[in-house]
Amino acid sequence: MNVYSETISVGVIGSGGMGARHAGTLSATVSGARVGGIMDLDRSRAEKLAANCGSDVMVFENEQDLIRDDDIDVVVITTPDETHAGLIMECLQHQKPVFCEKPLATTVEDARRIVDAEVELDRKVVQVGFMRRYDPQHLDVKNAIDSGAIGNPVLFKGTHRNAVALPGTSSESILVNSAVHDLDAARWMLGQEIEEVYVHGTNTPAASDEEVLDLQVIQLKLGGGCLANIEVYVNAGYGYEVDLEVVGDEGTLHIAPANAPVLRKQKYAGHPVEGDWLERFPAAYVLEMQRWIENLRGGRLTGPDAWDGYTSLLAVESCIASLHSGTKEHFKSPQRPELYQ
Ligand code: ISE
Repeated sequence: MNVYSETISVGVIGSGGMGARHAGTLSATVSGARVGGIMDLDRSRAEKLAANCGSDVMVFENEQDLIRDDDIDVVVITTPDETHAGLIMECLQHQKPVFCEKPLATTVEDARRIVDAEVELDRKVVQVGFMRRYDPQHLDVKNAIDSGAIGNPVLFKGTHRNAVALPGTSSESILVNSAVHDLDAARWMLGQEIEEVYVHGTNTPAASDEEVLDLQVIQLKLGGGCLANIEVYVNAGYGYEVDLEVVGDEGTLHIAPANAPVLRKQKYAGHPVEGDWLERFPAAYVLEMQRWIENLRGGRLTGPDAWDGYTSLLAVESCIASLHSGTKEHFKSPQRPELYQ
């Protein structure tokens, strides 16, 4: 059922890196959508972005005005993590489809409230920005696993490195803000739910705060018997990298190398490394927006949903508990409501 007769008008909340990227993609690349409005606490930045996205883009004073406006059909949220849950709930109250950057919320309780509100609505309206699910390199691995190329997967080996920790980073926020991607990727790639986590962390010399465990190693056991080993290092210094190998009982799959030629020169062979996620995942961000708009038009959302956001946060919460206790943490995935089957 096509519920949108005209171009879908998207309201973007937050005009920083991710907000600017999504607004730019929606206005310049994605067909069937336009940026209808922008809101940011930094009004002049919002105005600049609005001017770049078209001549009739409204600039809103606050988030609520944007969400409630009748000329805004759907909402994109790219504000700081702690604001996500409240803004999503506001969208749910106004029955406005919403794409929110990860994490869905910063606590399991808030994430569950979102799931419950969506179940009450009896319609999926929330999508979460787990963009690796749209990255061509990750998709190649996922499709190969699903076609049986490596037999049964038995081990997920992930590497996730930021060049420099975000301002205000804590040991816990590394799990909420960064590792949540890897936890979602493991669930998605393997098609299994996480049942046990064990996390070690250390403070590296690169950390600006000696309290922060800026290098963490996460071990997982998943329901179908797979294991996972994930390194998250947020002060890697040299650049940004996400790497993945999946080991199966008949072979292994490693994501293809970077899309840059290998340069050999003066006793050196190598390729450049990206500086951050915006440089690393350009294709994924475009596909993610394009599919979202197509799905909205088709009346059925197929991307990572509130249940994926909630379940990955349950794993994050257990990871935080393990980091604090120094022991393994078990947890049982709750019953998946019919809406998310
Ligand atoms: C950042 O917020 C992102 O979402 C990136 O995708 C992730 O790789 C990075 O670690 C986060 O800090």
